[in-house]
Amino acid sequence: MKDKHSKIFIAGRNGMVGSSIEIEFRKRGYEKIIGLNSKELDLRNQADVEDYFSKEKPEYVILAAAKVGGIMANMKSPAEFLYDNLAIQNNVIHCSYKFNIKKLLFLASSCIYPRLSPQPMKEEYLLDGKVEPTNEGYAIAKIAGLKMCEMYNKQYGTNFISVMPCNIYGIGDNFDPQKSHVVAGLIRKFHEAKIENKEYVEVWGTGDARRELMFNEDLADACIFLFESYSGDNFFNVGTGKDISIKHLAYLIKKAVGFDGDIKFDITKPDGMPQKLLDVSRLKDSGWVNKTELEDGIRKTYGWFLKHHT
Ligand code: GFB
Repeated sequence: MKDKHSKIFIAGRNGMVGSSIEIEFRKRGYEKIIGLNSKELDLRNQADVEDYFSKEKPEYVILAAAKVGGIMANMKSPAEFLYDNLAIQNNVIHCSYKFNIKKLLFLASSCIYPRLSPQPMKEEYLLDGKVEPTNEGYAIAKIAGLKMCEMYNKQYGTNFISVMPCNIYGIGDNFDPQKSHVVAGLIRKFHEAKIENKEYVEVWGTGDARRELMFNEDLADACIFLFESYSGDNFFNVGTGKDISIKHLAYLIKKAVGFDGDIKFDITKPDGMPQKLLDVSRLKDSGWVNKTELEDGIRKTYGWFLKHHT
């Protein structure tokens, strides 16, 4: 896709990932970006989605809309994570086929891989074992989305590609303490503890779980790189190639926020998958490299939090 006047529908345009993809598209000169928020268009409603495609006639689709949340949100509402995501994907992917979309990019997640997968996780390990139970609903939905893209390409000759991002954080993240992912959740906890002069911050789990964390602007850059350069049936892991323990991450965030107290680990809370590190050779070999170091990304995200949440 090289025509900068092409009409691109970003489903999930207002979310952390969708909004960073829109910014990156605009930086590259793409002008016709469309998309509505979830109150204006409920992507779970098939008739509404068909109506939107028929009226707007997009040429390209980025499917970044999803019900997302951290480990606790996933455990609390597994049915919603399964249903909402299946419904959104079914509607957007099927309409993209029905309305002859030239290309679609689907964003899945690294939680599709088996809980005890060998690390780093290669694309071919998909479906080699059981997924992590704390996010089973979300993972099953994302596997279905990925397979839908693959099978629509096979049966209908569509051009649908998929990416598997590692854990994403960054500008526009959700900082709700119960629903957020770890980086946003800890930024908020450490910030509030600093303001309230608390003695310690409670970090969930043992601190031994390991995660690969990527800044949302880098994910957006990788998505557009693949959208512009790749067509075919491979899907791509998207990550930094490095992981970190939650304990180490908590110390980095404590330092970035400037909190002087202690850290306590609440081992009554779950760790989730013991390690989630992607093998990103396929992406690297096609010429893409990650830019933002974790410390810089945390600093930028904390800066954004201070502006928007205090
Ligand atoms: O980011 P997170 O919720 O995602 O948690 P998952 C990562 C790790 O950080 C877990 C620990 O071991 C948590 O127990 N952690 C420590 C915390 N303190 C906190 C905190 O204050 N908030 C949060 N959220 N975690 C999600 C999946 O799993 O990752 C989704 O549930 C999705 O389906 C997403 O795949 C990327 O990596 O454990």
